[in-house]
Amino acid sequence: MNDKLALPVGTTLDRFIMRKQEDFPFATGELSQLLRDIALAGKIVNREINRAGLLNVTGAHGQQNVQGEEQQKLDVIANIRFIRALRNGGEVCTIISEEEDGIIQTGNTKGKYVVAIDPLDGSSNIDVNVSIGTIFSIYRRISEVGQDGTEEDCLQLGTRQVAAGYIIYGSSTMMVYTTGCGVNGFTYEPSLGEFFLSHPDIRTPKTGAIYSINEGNLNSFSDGIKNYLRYCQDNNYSARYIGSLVADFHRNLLKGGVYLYPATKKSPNGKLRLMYECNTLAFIIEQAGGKATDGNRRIMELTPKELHQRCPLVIGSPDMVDKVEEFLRAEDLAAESIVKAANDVLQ
Ligand code: AHM
Ligand code: MG
Repeated sequence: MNDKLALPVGTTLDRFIMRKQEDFPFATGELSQLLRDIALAGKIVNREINRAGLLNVTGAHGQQNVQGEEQQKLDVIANIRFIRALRNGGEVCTIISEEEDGIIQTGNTKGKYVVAIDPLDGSSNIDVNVSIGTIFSIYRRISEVGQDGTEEDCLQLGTRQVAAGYIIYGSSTMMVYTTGCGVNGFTYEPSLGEFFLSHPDIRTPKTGAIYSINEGNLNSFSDGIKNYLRYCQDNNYSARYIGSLVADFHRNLLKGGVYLYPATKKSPNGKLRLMYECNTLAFIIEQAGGKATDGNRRIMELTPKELHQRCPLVIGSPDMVDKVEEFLRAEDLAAESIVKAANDVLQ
């Protein structure tokens, strides 16, 4: 008999979540249900993305989101699908979404959890059949159960995430998530409508030879970043940049590499959002043995002040992130010594 046929049936996402819950004797099952709600909405969005060209849902929606970026029709559809799933599920009291200005109250005042979500990331790639993704973080609320969640519930440190994950809609669709006990990846089997465990206990390589950055912004990078890029070229690293954070992150997570979105003249705090892009991927990469910083400080320890706060991001294989930081520190030291020399001359 074919060896593959002799294998036991694969582990579905539902079964995996259930088994993990059994490890915690006092777990109520609400977080498990919440993860299942997200996976279900992900399947629906996956279906809409696959049929996008046929359903006339590609292209711009005609409005801008809170960040002043043009919304695509699928951005809006994904936002509706995820919010509806979280509202119907009942475990979530409050949501922050990239697509909405303020916090969203689900009406589930008994819900213990808060979700921060980018429903469809990489939307400039929607119309051209390139991988896009959903990114989500889950926090336990701090306010009393029985009322709406508060902004304080939504603005917690990244270190307080109870779960984080992404769904990548690519050549195959995958959900990758962590609850703080390692990272696991599940591949969607469309004919069965199930996610199956395909990448158990993902560990990112300690180092790699891929760097991912929008080099078109070169002229507006700091000297430290420019010098690091020269180092990558001198060492024959490969430049790989899709422009979809989830896809760039996922490739580097598996193969080893570093992704950078530093400050630019146009975006002095970087482009990516702390609450539903940087913190989420920071939790995942750390759980996989990698690192995430803003070039200096650990992402998950940055104090969030605004729902849609941006921050620079350097994330990936630990040795590569360390190397970037080394270049940035060297730039700071050079700047300090210039200031010192100037002061000495003036005295
Ligand atoms: P989005 O959330 O509006 O889709 O923007 C985030 C995206 C990331 O997926 C990607 O890494 C980055 O923006 C690309 O930006 P740029 O086009 O400036 O390189
Ligand atoms: Mg995004």
